[in-house]
Amino acid sequence: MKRMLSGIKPTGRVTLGNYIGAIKPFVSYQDEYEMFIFIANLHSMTVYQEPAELRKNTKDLIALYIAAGLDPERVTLFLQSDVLEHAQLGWYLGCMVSMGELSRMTQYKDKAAKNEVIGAGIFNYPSLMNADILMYDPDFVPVGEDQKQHVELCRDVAEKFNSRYSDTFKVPTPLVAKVGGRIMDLQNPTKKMSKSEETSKGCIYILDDINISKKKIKSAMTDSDNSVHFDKENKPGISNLLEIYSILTNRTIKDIEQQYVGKGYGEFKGDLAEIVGEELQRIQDKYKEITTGSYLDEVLKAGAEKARPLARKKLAKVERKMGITITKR
Ligand code: ATP
Ligand code: LTN
Repeated sequence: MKRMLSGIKPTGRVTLGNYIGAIKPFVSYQDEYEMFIFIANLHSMTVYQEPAELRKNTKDLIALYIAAGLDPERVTLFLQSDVLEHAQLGWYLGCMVSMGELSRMTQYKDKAAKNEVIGAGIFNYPSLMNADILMYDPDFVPVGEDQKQHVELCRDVAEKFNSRYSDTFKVPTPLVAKVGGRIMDLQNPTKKMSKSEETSKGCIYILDDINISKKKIKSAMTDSDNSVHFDKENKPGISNLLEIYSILTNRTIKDIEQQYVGKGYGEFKGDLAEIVGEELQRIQDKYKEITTGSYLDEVLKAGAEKARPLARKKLAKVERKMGITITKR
């Protein structure tokens, strides 16, 4: 069985973009792959997190993974901070990447361009991500479009390590869905739907009031020609809604376009609002069921216990090869 690994930061309320671009694909992969899914809480520290909020977001994210359909019996679900080896491997890998390479990362460049004071963590972030990935030798790393560049850097670092010291890491392949890899803001469809945006009008949150979410779909920004067809460049708003529709119904965009020939945006948006509402309802019901009692703590404990031995073994191998270890352990 091929292996897959991915993580999400607990930095805010989980959005429909996270769900469509990441969580829903994870669920569909679990039958076919051995999956490692974690909560990237060390990564979330790159920007200040109010502690109580961070705890709440972390719990919500674990619960949402499961509510969305991930099965903790089959998937290794864990907290990044529970496996201490990630930070240590991150340090070594950070020593193998150049300032130039890190400076070219779009996520860093975007944040740096904002002219605010930014922490060094944002700059070093890819090295920790490289450690998260290389620790477990996954074949594939499913991510949204915005993370592809980081996985490509990870490949370069793995190759560099392997050629400098001998074969140690599997070189992973990023997996970005053709549809749904970049869900856009509903009010500004040329911008990614993002949980760290100040205004939430264009962003749907999975645990939000369902009627509010439906209203957001109905009032999504679209063009004025009233014809439902996919054209990302000239009709970004309607194309974004078509992607959401397609993913949530498992239907092709062509098929959906055909259904709406001669029908206007009102009907299309009304139907989509219902589809989104039903999906959110299903997830929220399950979320309520699993957030009582100690179930989530048990899942995380079991996940960390499965991940830790692999991480220890990999780190020991790395340290042996690099010459850090001087005695046989
Ligand atoms: P921010 O919005 O603050 O940049 P984020 O949501 O991108 O945060 P993560 O929580 O780490 O950051 O993202 C988790 C996963 O969701 C990643 O694989 C990311 O690529 C994916 N993702 C995030 N936003 C979208 C989006 N709008 N469309 C599709 N996938 C997305
Ligand atoms: N950088 C990712 C979160 C993340 C991740 C990872 C994803 C941290 N480590 C390892 C895949 C594999 C993000 O911001 N979405």
